[in-house]
This record gives sequence, structure tokens and C-alpha cells, in this order.
Amino acid sequence: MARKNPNIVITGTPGVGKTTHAEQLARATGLKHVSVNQIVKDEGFHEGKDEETGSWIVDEDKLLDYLEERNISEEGGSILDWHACDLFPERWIDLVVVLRCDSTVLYDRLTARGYKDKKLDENMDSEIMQVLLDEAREAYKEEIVVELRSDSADDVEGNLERIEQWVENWKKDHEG
Ligand code: DAT
Repeated sequence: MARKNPNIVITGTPGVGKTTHAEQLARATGLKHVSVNQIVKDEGFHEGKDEETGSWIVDEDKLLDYLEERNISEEGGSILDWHACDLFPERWIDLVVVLRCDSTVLYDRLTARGYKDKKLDENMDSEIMQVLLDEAREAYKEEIVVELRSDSADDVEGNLERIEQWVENWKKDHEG
């Protein structure tokens, strides 16, 4: 069965603005914001935190089974918000938005969040080395991966307009 609403991944290094975008996009489109980090925490799909980086050691099999049970693939209409993207099966996903941020801006956002030492360094390196963009390009077809800047509030506004338009077009193309 074909889905009536698209599934969108919003990904990028922590602090680039995934939650900001996903929440506003959900409000504007009626699609559902799925905070994967929240699910990992709430459902306990992890084996604790990495001592040095403080990030969850995620049990991806359990996470995927959970999402599969919720029938994300056929239902459609999910905005998957996570700092990784290549675990979602290609057939589930219609658009992958990779948010990017200037490194001095990101540094300020992450330090404001209390990140320091190895956790801060790793995330800064990840953004500078465009790890998530490469991951997205490797895992999905080139034409469904878009890279968008998220330095300012104006960027958020422009990005949302663009994604909302994309959602409308997708729906028109998949009517009937
Ligand atoms: P993420 O979900 O990627 O970790 P977030 O949405 O929680 O990021 O944003 C982190 C912080 O930065 C938060 O205080 C909101 C702010 N922020 C995000 N994107 C922004 C943008 N484009 N312009 C201004 N502030 C932004």
C-alpha cells in the first residue's frame, strides 16, 4: 500500500536545529514530529551512556522494531528527528533534510547546552567534517537528500517554506 503522506528525516549534528525545524514543520503541515532521541530514552533502547562522550549507546534493532511496529513505512506522515539517518530503511523515507551550521554558531549553541571536553570536540568535528551529510548521501538516493543552512532564524523560516512546499507537491503527486 502506498503512503498518503511523506516520511521526512531531519538530521544533522546535535545543536544544528533539528528539533526547532521538526516542531515547526509538524505544526505547519500536520505531520507528526517523531523525536527519536526521546523514544530511545523513554523506551530504554540503549545500553547506558558512553562515559566519555555522554551520548546514549543505542540499541538500533530495538529502536527499528519499535518504529516498524508503529507502521511508519505504510502510514507515512512522520518527521523523524535524529542525529543519525542511515539506520532508517530506504523504502521508508521520501526526503532527508541535513541541517548545517556555521561552526562558531554551533560552538556557542553547544556550550550553552553545557557540552564540553570530548563531547563538544566530537560534535564540532562531526559538523566540520560533514559526517551526517556524507552518511545521508551514502544511504539514500542523491535526489532525496537536501542540505539546508540553519545559522539564523531567517534560515529556519526559509527552510520551512521550502519543506512545506515540498510536502504539498509530494501530496499532489501521490493523490488518488
Ligand atoms: P537539535 O535538535 O539539532 O539538537 P535544536 O533545535 O534543539 O537542535 O537547537 C539548538 C539550539 O539552537 C536551540 O536553543 C535553538 C537554537 N537554534 C537552532 N537552530 C537555529 C537557527 N537556525 N537560528 C537560531 N537559533 C537556532
